[in-house]
Amino acid sequence: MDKAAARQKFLDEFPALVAELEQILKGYGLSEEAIKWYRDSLNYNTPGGKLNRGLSVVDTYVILKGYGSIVEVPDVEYSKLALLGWCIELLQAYFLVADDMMDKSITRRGQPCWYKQPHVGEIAINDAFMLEGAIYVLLKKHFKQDAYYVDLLELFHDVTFQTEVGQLLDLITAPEDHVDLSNFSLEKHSFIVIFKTAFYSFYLPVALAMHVAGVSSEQDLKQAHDVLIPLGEYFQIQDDFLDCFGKPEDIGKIGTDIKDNKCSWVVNTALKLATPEQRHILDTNYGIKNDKTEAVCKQLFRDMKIDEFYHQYEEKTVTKLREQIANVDESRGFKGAVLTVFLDKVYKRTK
Ligand code: GPP
Ligand code: MG
Ligand code: MG
Ligand code: MG
Repeated sequence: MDKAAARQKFLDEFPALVAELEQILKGYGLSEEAIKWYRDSLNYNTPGGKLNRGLSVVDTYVILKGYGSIVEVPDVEYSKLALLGWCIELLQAYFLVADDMMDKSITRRGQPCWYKQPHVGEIAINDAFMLEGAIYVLLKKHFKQDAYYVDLLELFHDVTFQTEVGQLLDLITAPEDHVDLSNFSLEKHSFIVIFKTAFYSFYLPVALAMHVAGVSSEQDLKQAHDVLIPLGEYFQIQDDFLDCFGKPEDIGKIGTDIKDNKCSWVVNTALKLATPEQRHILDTNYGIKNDKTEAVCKQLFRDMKIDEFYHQYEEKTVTKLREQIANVDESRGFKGAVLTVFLDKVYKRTK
C-alpha cells in the first residue's frame, strides 16, 4: 500500500470517531447547535496536518507484529490501532489550538488558526479542553477491557504533563515585555524542546503501539525512548529552523518565533557565533512585535549562514542516530526498523 493510500485508509476512520463523540453529547441531551460546534471543532482542528504521529502508531505496530504491510492487518485490529493514532492527533489538536493562542499565531495548516475565526475567539480555550477530553472518551470505549488500558492512560497522562511542562518553559523563557538574550542557551533550548515536543510526537506513538503489540518490557521501552527523544529534539530544531527559513506555503504557518522572543535553535546558534556588533543587532531587534526588526534579524541570520550550521547539525545528528539504531538489541521483540522509519520521515524535511 503506498503512502497516499495508507493516509486515506487512516483518514477514513475519522468520521466514525466524530460520530461516536457526537453520540456522547446527544446522550447528555445537548442541542443540535452545541453538537455542531463540537463537530466543527473536531473537523477543523484534527485531520488537516501531516498526520505523521497518528500514522506512526499503525506503522510501528505493522513492523513489530511482522506484517508485510498494512493490508495484512485484520480490520478490527487496524481500527483499534488507527483509533490510538487519532487519539494522538486529538492531543496534537488540543495542543495546537492552545499554542496558537499563546504564540499569537495567524495561520495553521494553511488556514486561519481556530481562535482567529471571528465566531470562535476565546471559546477556543474550551474547545482545546474538549479535544483533549475526546481522547479519554474514546480510550474508555475501545480499550477498557484490555489488560494494557491503564498503561495507555498513564502514557497519555504522563506525556501530556511533560508537554505542558515544556510549554511552560517555552513561555517563561520568552517573556513578551522583557528581551534578555543572555537568558538563552542551547542547553536550555534542548531541555525545552525535549519536553514540549519529543515526548508526545515521538515517544508516544511508538510506546502506544508497543503496548498493543505486547512488546513493552521496560528495557524495550527504554531502547525506544533513548532514540526517539533525541530524534524529537532534532525534529523541533527543524521546526525552529523552518519557522525562520521555511516557506509559509510549505509549512502551512507563518513563523512567529522572532517576534515572540522565542528561545529557538536559530537565535541560540546565532548567539554562540555572533561578533559584538552582530550581538548588538540582535539585542536591539529580537523579540519585538514589528515587521522591520523581524526582517533585520532574518537578514542577520542569513548573513551569518545559520543555514549552513543547520545542515551540519542535521548530518551529524542523523549519523549518530543511525549508529544508535544499528545497536538496538532485538532479542525481546523490539525492532530497530521502527526507529529507522521515523528517522527517514523526518530527515531533510521542508514542511
Ligand atoms: C510546539 O511549539 C509545541 C507544541 C505545539 C506544544 C504545545 C503545548 C501545549 C501544552 C499547549 P511551537 O510553538 O514551535 O509549534 P508551532 O511552530 O507549530 O506553533
Ligand atoms: Mg509555542
Ligand atoms: Mg506555536
Ligand atoms: Mg515552531
